[in-house]
Amino acid sequence: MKFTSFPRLASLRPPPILLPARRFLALRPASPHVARQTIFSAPSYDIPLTQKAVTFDAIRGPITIQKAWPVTQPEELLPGQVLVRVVYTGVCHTDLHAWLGDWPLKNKLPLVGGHEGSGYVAAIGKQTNTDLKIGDAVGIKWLADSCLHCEECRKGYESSCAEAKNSGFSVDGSFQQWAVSYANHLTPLPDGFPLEEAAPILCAGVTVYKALKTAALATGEVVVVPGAGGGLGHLAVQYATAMGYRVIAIDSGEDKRALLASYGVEDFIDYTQGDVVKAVQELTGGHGAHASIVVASGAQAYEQALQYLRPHGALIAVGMPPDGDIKASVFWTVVKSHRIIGSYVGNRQDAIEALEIAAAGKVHTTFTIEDLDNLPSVFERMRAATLNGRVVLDCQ
Ligand code: 8ID
Ligand code: ZN
Repeated sequence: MKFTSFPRLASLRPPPILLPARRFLALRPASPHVARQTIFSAPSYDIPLTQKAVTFDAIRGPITIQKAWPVTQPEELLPGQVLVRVVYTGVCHTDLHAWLGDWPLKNKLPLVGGHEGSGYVAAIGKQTNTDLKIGDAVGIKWLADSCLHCEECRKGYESSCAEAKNSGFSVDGSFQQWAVSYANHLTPLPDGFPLEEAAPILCAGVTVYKALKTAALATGEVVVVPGAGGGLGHLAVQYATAMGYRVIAIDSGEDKRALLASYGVEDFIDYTQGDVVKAVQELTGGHGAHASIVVASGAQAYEQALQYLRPHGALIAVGMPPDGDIKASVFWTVVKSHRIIGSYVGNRQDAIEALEIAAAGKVHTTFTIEDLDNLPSVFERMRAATLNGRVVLDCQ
């Protein structure tokens, strides 16, 4: 295992960036898929009767590329609903968990998955009270809708609303060209922010940004990110750096190490190569870390985190492996005053803040763009943990 001692905080931070969209292009895996946007903001859209969509009818069943999936027409939209012309969509590990049936929750079937959609408002249901206009750039996130009136919603815990609807799970999501979403929870995108860069922020970005806020750390404190080379992780290390924390990244392989180094993260532990707990202890002078934002989709990372946290350290549970348990000793939890906290996406304000930080150039999504038809292949590579950063699908 190779790791280095902490560089000074200033050297962990990437230099100020004026053209965020292109800076890391050369570091992305070679791909012919450069963003070629052909659909733009317009005062009206020709809405077809059918579209391309990716669906499945059964858990672990065939994934079908539908060529003539019905498009909800403007007059069919209910009050509060919005038709979005999806241009790009990220692929989150949650989409894979849904197809695999990994969780003790049932999704709708047949399902159009996807919950990192970016595109334009194409139609708005009658009697919808909203500032949105046709042609506005918007994002579809995991939380498609919530009541906004219950105690959870009033407190800003919108994702915990008993009436919450989830994109690509309980309602159809963004693996299609024309998606029905909800005016109250669509996220307006910052002016001029590239849609392909925005897509991964709408789940991965907002989730890790909220998880870091939940950890409530002070500047310079040490945050560990197990799963750092994946979709959530590569953004987590950057938000953490932008928030002034020291980052230790955990994942596997030289490609992920190189990707993380491109963000100035030099403390990388390959979890397949040795004793992770010992490595974190060594990198923190034997004291342990102030927080671990566990975004790994495997369960082992949780057990390790509890062992390398220092007293009053926070384990923020984000990654949701199937049948994962957090096995914490009551004695050590009490004596070390550990905080073990679940963090579930973020609210509307978190989404706006996460996007603003990215649009300001402080966080960069690293992604390859592939065709919407490639979803089954993306799932295979995600299962094999060979993806670096995110894959963004082109829905044009
Ligand atoms: O609101 C939430 N809590 C939320 C939101 C979005 C996603 C939770 N998630 C969950 C997903 O459902 C999934 O379980 O976060 C997890 C990670 O999602 P992702 O970032 O979209 O997955 P990915 O791109 O496949 O990255 C996972 C990374 O974890 C590494 C892999 O190598 C990969 O880079 N990894 C694994 I698997 N085991 C690891 C370990 N023990 C590990 N890294 C370090 N230690
Ligand atoms: Zn997600």
